[in-house]
Amino acid sequence: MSHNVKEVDALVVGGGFGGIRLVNLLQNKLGFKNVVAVEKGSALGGTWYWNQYPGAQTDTESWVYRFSDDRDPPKWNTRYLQAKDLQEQILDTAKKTDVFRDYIFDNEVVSAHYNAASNRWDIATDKGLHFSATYFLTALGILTNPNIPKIPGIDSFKGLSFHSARWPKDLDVTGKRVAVIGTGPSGSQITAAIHHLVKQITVFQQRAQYIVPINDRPVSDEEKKEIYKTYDGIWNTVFNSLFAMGFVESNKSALEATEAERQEVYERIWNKGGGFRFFFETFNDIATNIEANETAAAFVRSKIAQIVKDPKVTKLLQPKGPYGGRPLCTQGYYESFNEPNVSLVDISENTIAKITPTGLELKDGQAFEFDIIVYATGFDGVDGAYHNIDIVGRNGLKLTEAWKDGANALYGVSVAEFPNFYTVTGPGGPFANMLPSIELQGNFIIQLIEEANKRGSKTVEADAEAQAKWDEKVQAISKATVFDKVKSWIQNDNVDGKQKRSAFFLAGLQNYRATLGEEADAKYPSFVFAK
Ligand code: NA7
Repeated sequence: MSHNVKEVDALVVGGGFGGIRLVNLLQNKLGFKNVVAVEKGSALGGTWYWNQYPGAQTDTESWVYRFSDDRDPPKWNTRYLQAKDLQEQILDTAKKTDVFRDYIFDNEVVSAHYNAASNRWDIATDKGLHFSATYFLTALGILTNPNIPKIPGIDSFKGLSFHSARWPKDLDVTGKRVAVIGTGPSGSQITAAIHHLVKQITVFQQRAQYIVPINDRPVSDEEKKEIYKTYDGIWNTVFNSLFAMGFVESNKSALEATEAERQEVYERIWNKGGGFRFFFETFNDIATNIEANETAAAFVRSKIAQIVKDPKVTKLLQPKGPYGGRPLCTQGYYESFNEPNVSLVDISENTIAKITPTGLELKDGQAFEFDIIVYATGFDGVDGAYHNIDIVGRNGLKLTEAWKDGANALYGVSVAEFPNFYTVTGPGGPFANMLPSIELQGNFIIQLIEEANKRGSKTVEADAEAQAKWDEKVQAISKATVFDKVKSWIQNDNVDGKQKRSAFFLAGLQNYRATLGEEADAKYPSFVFAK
């Protein structure tokens, strides 16, 4: 072996919550002495390192957007955390668990090849670092690769243009003419956060979305004390609920309630704020029954009509199809359109024909001039990030080839023909609060490694048949939900050329956790342990 190859027990890719959790478990639970972690960015943070646009924040409440075993007194003072606070939280957690020192920054892992002769992974970074690792683990994030539409003339723009996840540090938008393309969480948060600073903001909307208020607010010391008094109970709710957000999900059908009851419930949760609360704390069938779904959709449409003054704009902002995909929440988004410097352009049919040196032009020839164009156009989600690395398993099989008919990992963590390769938040994992999902997946991976050690097995990987069955289950569950009927990155149909299929197990964290438990109790029948 050449002298510049470093031998390690495990190599972890990613400096977000998933990466730091894996390093912590490998080191502190398994006792690995020699773990290395590689991160493309210059600091920890993952999603929260890259997404630093104005208004970037989580919509999971602060007390459950952390690991359940992190019981230190909270440093947060608000109901939700901003991107910068989250970056600090990740650094803090990494330091506390002593994983910070294992990180190598500004290096992108570009290839990872399984070497059958040595049972090891040969891994290289773009800066020429080489490793040989027994375990190769990825925590690449689910929203990593920006999706920028291929609009003609896109490189001709003379102003400043960038994807929302690449917002220039310290950019001053004061007095600028800004175009925001995209009305998902990123586009709506940016619009609401900067409209009072800019000269003019024009929002280009391809499809109207259902957006409820987030209602961020300070959390008093008394309230924090109360939360921490019942903290075990809150975490119990997290791990025994579908979406793991720390609130009790409704067990009542929207269709069983009277119209008056429905209005009362929707109004109350609308005021409380939070997309997941509006979707799952109100009634139990908004995500699964199209009629129930319409009652929630109609309520949001009526709110838009109450908030937005111009009837023409109201009509454009009111979504037409089912209410689904990731439930959105942004404070003051609809209110923005009452401001004289905010305008909405419907591009559902009259699409953007080209980007020009000074702005953009629509299909009908209408031209606009801007200083800044923000592409808040989303991501090639979940498996998208795996295309950045040349991952090659047994017999020269490339991961992209193994996934050519659709990306899937058994329980979102393991792929047949890729021994000792583990993914956190890989395709086929649970759709729920990311932190508890990462915890469950991390623990399960550790259990698999422990089991392999106990059996004297050199490698572990998903059984191909079990993986295919899991994929079938993931897709079948998705088909029974409203999510299947709404275009989004969750269904992989937001990016041209991607095959529509669910990227997630949509039956909830509680059921996902039960599945992992059954698998462990049965001594891992869905995995191949090789000597
Ligand atoms: P999203 O939610 O995928 O939203 C992307 C937005 O960009 C959405 O409104 C898209 O319209 C729009 N879009 C995409 N392509 C185009 C083109 N070619 N032209 C015009 N508009 C386009 O991404 P976000 O970054 O906002 O949020 C991602 C996740 O981050 C979110 O789910 C949370 O988990 C946090 P469409 O609706 O597809 O018609």
